[in-house]
Amino acid sequence: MTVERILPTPEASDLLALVCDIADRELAPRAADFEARGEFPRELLRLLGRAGLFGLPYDEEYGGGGQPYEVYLQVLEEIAARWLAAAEAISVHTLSCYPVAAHGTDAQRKRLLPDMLGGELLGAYCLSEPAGGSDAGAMTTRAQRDGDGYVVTGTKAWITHAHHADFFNVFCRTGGPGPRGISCLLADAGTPGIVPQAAERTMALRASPIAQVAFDGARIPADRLIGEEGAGFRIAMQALDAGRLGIAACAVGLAQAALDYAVGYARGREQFGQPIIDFQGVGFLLADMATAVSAARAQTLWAARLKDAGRPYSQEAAKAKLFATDMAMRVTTDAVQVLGGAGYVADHPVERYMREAKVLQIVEGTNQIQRMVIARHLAKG
Ligand code: COS
Repeated sequence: MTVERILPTPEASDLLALVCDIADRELAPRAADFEARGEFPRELLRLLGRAGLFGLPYDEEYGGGGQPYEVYLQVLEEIAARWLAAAEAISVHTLSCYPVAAHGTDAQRKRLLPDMLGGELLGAYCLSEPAGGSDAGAMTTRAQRDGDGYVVTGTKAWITHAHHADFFNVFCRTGGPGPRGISCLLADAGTPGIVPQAAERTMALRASPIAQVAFDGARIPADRLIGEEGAGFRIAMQALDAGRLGIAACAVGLAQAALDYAVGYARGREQFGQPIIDFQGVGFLLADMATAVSAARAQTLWAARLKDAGRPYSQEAAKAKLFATDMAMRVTTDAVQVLGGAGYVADHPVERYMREAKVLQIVEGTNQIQRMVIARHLAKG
């Protein structure tokens, strides 16, 4: 099904058409094979980067696409509908460019952003640690000032692009305990002492492996401090506000793909002499799935439009991430059910969609953390 969209400019409509074309030709036919082999699609991502998709919501002055978030998210959604791992890669890369774009000095932005946004480089975001994922403010990775640099020691966990990133945002402790002792550094992947560990064996998204990254006395130049010392936690949280919208858009795209596949199957599959979609039990299930996808898209785009308007959107982003990813889990599970036994085998993509949906409820803040963020906003009034 083609999703009906209201886009703000003709340029954005052209962009969406181009993205759908590339994703149909280059991504959709390859997704299942790459996932089955667990092969990282580095060259395909380069192709997306060269098409301008690695810096869409950032300033054109620094090589970005100058697109509003509502457009960027709809691009992500269309890519996720063809291959979640590719959309997630763009989302994580875009997240990784946020600290410099939003908090870098003019000199840092001029020096660093054009390459980061240019499509050839891939970023990683190192916040979580083995002992602290949800409680990010308790991190223990330490950056010790030493002359004209920082010496970073510690281990980061669950890092997307651990083995393929060209640059790492590293959140680390430069001061005392708690969120106010944290700073943000930007490290090049070739830095001695940055050592990606063995890939985790994951339930899904095997084409995009995650791993711990050890920082073993890695020396990062002092001019790679992004924002002030002690500002790292706020930078990380702001980046995640934006990043969570990316995850929500990925969830909407994945769920749309599952819905479309289930509808197609239910129209064609006959039992008891009629297409199964004509049985109310199946038709109503599909109706609920379709309604949930539309509602999640609306919530996600609403939060994006608040961001584009420069209004506070942290709470709405948490709601979007929570609602869209729980929705994707439910819709992909129901899609498997619509296909019955066929849904349980890898000949059809819905069992993969269902496995892929699970991680979206966990990354960039578990959905329990999203509830905590929303509840704290409600409590503050
Ligand atoms: N934007 C800007 N600043 C923010 C912010 C946001 N969205 N959220 C919090 N802050 C600021 C607070 O205003 C506070 O500032 P001050 O020190 O000036 O008062 C500071 O950050 C600490 O905030 P808070 O007290 O709320 O921190 P907590 O330790 O209680 O943690 C949660 C808050 C749980 C929301 C945070 O740790 C979190 O989001 N955890 C999940 C991390 C995550 O998503 N990890 C996923 C892996 S990264 S891909």
